[in-house]
Amino acid sequence: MRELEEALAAIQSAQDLEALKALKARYLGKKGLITQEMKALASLPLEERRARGQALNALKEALEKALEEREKALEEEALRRDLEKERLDVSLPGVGLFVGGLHPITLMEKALLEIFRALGYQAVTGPEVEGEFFNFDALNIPEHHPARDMWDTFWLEDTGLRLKGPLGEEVEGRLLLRTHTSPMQVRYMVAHTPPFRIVVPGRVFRFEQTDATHEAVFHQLEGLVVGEGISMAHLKGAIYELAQALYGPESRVRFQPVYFPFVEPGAQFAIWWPEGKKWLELGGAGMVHPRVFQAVDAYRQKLGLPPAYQGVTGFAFGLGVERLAMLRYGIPDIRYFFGGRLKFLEQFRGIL
Ligand code: FA5
Repeated sequence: MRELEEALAAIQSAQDLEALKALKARYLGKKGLITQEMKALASLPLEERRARGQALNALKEALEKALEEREKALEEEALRRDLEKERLDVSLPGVGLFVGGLHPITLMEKALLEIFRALGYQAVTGPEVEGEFFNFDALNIPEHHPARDMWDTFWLEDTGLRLKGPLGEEVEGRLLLRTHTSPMQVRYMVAHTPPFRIVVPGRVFRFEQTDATHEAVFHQLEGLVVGEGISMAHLKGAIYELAQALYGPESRVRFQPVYFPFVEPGAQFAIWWPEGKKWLELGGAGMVHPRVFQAVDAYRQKLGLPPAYQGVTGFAFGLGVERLAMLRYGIPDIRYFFGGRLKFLEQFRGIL
């Protein structure tokens, strides 16, 4: 059976599936050796034919088995090679994809807006370049009133800017960078009629010496609720809900009398931070001063609108956003927020 040994050796050493296919054709194909031999059986005498036939069949079976085994082996080999080629080394340093994230002030603002949205407040925004009337006069802070000293102001000169009022009308007077978000109280009230609940997030500007807790550019969140029978109790309730939402059931609120020209009575408020075991002074608040309502109705009249603020009351509050964000993210110095350092900002990558 030299033929068999030769054939088996050839099959064993076939290097790929192509070669194996050729061998299969050569031995078992229509014109293959075995087939030829089978055909040739007919011309043999009966005795020989039987013996040769059996031998050929055994040979055929052996070849088929060998071919099948080699085929399997070659396929496994190919798969192993493929896997080897595609092996992933998870210990190699990755190729960093740049992932952005929201600024910590934006994150804090979002969290606050979410809390107030759940309480039925609508969020509105106003211009950063503001008119003297909205930032001061309408808020009961007349030109020579000492209260204006409370807000060291960046005045704008010769900008060529034309300021638009609450209904798109042109506004006369000096321009400034708003020193607080309170001018949006006036703008919103002129354009709407009560009842309503709004919050106003936004950037404000003060001509101030900066230190670890004071910036010249910072953010406030203003709140304003106006309607029939709105009282100081509602204000306390709103701030209480804020405290609960921020710091949980152990948090409390504290109000202390303070003077702001546009509220009466006025207060500064703090909320208890259970984790740090201290009061956080958040901002100012109070009942909307009747003179603010009067200024709003007078402005409405100028625009041809009927008065809308007689017989209603309201409360307002304004809080600093940076302070809360510093606490939330463990930021020791307010100047990090807008210092423009990537090392600081990159810590908020991927946080949305
Ligand atoms: C006001 O700006 C009032 N408009 C708040 C108000 C609204 C009172 C409605 C009554 C009714 P005040 O100047 O205190 O108030 O500022 C409010 C908060 O802004 C402060 O409590 C503080 O958290 C923050 N803030 C003030 N100045 C700075 C500053 N330079 N840097 C960072 N945060 C500041």
